Amino acid sequence: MRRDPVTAFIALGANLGDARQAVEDALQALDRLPDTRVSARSRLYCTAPHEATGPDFINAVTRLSTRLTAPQLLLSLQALEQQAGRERPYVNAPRTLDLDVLLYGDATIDSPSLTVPHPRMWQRAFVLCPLAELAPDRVPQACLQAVADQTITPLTALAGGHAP
Ligand code: PH2
Ligand code: MG
Ligand code: MG
Repeated sequence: MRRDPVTAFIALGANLGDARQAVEDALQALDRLPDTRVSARSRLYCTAPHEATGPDFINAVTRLSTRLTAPQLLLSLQALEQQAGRERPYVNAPRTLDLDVLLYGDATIDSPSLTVPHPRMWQRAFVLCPLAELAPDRVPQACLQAVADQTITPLTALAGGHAP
């Protein structure tokens, strides 16, 4: 029997090469995954490296509707990172593409390869700000306030905003 679709949220980040293009390409590639579609995407953000070194990042979050299991989704994300030329010389090294599962439905997952909700997402403005655009109910106000000192700049205006 076919599984019901699950709503998952994925964080995208890059700070090597043409990072903006890499994130845009990844959004298209996610939409082409089997049994998966991108149902919403946040704006792109330029963000200062957080507990990392190197150039500023381009970050975004996307909402997927997917029939893939969480392990299948993780493998698909890792394959897309590989295709984008991801190398891992050391922890939090600059990267051509990073794709992280933030939320998978309401699931709590604690396996050797995958922890969901993402264990560090609550401390990261580059995750919480774009996620709050798509799912404000999943981002406690107190968490947003706790990361307010982190440097993060949206690259485009919010749709529906007022003209100056
Ligand atoms: N990713 C990290 C560590 N630090 N900082 C920013 N600004 N953006 C990221 O995507 C990021 C980070 C580990 O994956
Ligand atoms: Mg990451
Ligand atoms: Mg990652």
